[in-house]
Amino acid sequence: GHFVRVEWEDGSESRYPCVWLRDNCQCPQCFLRSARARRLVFEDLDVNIVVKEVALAGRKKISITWPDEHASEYEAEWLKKRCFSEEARAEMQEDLFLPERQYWASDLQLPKIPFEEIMYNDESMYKWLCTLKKVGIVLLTGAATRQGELVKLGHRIGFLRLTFYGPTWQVQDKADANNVAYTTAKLCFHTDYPVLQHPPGVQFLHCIKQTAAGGESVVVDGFHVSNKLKKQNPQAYQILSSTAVDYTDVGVDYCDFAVQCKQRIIDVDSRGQAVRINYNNATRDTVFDIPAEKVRPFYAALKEFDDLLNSAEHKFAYKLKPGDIVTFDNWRVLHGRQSYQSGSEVTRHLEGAYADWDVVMSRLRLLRKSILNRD
Ligand code: OGA
Ligand code: NM2
Ligand code: ZN
Ligand code: ZN
Repeated sequence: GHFVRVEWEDGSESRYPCVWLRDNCQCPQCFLRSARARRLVFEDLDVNIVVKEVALAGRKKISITWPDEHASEYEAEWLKKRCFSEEARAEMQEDLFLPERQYWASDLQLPKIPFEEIMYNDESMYKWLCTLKKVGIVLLTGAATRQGELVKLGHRIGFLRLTFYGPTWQVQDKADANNVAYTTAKLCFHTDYPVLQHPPGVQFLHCIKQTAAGGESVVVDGFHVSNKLKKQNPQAYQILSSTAVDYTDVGVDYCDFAVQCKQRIIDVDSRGQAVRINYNNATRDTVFDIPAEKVRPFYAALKEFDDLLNSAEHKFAYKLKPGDIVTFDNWRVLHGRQSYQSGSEVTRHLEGAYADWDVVMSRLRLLRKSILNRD
């Protein structure tokens, strides 16, 4: 009584809860077409509603009359996509979120696309973003060796993510550095900005100047390594995916800041799958809000994870050339760099920027739609 059953031409059937059908009436009273949003207010929804009448309105539509005589129509194709079966839901979710991952280790074949191509060609841009989502890292080559290229890239996507380090930021050796990245020191594997509640999803590093000796880059697939840790030491995985670690960042840059946050180093979804790595040893706070007895086991677990990140089996090394822009999933890929000589002049200069996955995925969906509709 609480369902409408639809039989399809291929013999399969779908069941739609009456309350969901009423809630999703597409008539102008219930749905604002221009905003593609529900107008119906929840107060007006009877959660126990049942249909008064169901009829076929032609071969590709059904019409429903409700007890109060309100009339709704639903297109077959619209209904089919929203079928509640496990398979149909999985298909829709894949379409919306592209969850497919290609794990990699030291054997990574670093995907490369000319910067110019993605700036002028929608198919190339689409390919770039698909690969960024699936593999987690793409190198764009041949950009100009001056500041401002990332701002252009940001406009191509939509907009960049502003942080306390500015709309874009200059990675170079600085006097009285407000961040360890702004020195010539080695940076061990980290994700950027775990001190923010919602760390930037995507990171861009544009090489403007590269030093002769040192300064090489390393990356590692944090999701792949998390899976390895889970198999190798479930206890360590449990600790890292449940312990809230304090992060801190205090200073002045774009404006003054005193940021604090608690993050689990391996963030997992409801099925225990790693969805975000939050790990920067430099900004991990001296304050650690856990009982004393749990401290050493935590360090032991982190040591095990860190050892796996750094194992030759997992890490991939390369050196950025002037004009290269490395783009990567900052929720998944941990990155680092070798140290280099400091001197009186600047021998190495990267410009960096962030984007949110919401913005990047939005662009990806729009590109897919326009590309698929074209042919
Ligand atoms: C950073 C960073 C890498 C590099 O600025 O956060 O990781 O190669 N830089 O300098
Ligand atoms: N920078 C590169 O978490 C961090 O502090 C990452 C951020 C300074 C913008 C470094
Ligand atoms: Zn309606
Ligand atoms: Zn970094």
